[in-house]
Amino acid sequence: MNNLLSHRTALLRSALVVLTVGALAAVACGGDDSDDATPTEGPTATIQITQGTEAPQATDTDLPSDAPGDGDDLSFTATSATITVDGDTADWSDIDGVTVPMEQIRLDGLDPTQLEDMEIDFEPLDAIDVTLKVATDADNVYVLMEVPDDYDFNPEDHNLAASIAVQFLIDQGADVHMGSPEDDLEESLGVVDMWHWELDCGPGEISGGAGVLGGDDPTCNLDDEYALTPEDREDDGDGDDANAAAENSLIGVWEHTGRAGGEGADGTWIFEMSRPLDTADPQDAQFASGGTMLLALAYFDSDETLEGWTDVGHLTSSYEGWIEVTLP
Ligand SMILES: [Ca+2]
Ligand SMILES: [Ca+2]
Ligand SMILES: [Ca+2]
Ligand SMILES: [Ca+2]
Repeated sequence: MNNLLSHRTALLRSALVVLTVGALAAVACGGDDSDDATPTEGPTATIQITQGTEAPQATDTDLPSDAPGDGDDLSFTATSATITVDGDTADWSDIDGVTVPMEQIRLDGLDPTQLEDMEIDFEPLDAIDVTLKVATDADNVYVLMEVPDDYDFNPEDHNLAASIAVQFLIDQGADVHMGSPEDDLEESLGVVDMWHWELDCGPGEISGGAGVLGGDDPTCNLDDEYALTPEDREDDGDGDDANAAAENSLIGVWEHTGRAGGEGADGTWIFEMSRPLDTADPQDAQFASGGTMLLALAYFDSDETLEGWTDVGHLTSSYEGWIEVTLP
């Protein structure tokens, strides 16, 4: 990462937004690498990851059917398929997904005393509907996120391009707001897995990959992370808790359907990603045939301000609770 303090600050903000959404927060990461971010002293998390302990996986019976964030609002079954991660959605054309409503953080759900310590300064964005698809084969999970928004990309400044995060439940009970309940972002209810992608490489290029040893992808910025709270997020194997089992072969390729039209062209962002089903990494969610995946999304729009997206201003799926995906 370029700057630990600003990275963590951005994470906090992102987490905050995600938290509110109820994306990435997983989604919610992002914004953390901006050079102009003001370092913020975040609250100290008290929950630590137990190394070498297999995280419990959520199943249909783990959560009461009427519990908030149990994924009842959005659920679907993934498809058995082998996908080529190349930014081309042709191999998804016969695969059903789900429409995910995404909106910005709702400030009225947050603890006002915690807000005083955070920079909650963002420009309003309209809510959008994002298409999410998931496929698996014997070895890998594939995730496709299609976002209706105009094309913007600047290889010198990733705040002037789109950014996303995908968040997965690791610990049963972890809240969809990056592990924390919406009304107390300093409390962790468990660990979540985060894929956090800021676009430092161009369309069609593979971001992430097997050479990413510590979760942080210094070249293309598709990072494999984990979080306990919005402000307590780290790269796998490079955080406060050393993780010798870190596995970070997550890859992604992005494209935009209107790219030929240049900056501002209408169209759809394509974020195509893949990772092994089972990474044996305690800072990742683990998946298996017949199991259930719980995830959430975040999207950062470069048109939010003249300087691009802000950490807190991203759109999140978190108000839908965890999105529940049954794996074939
Ligand atoms: Ca493809
Ligand atoms: Ca990992
Ligand atoms: Ca991870
Ligand atoms: Ca835009």
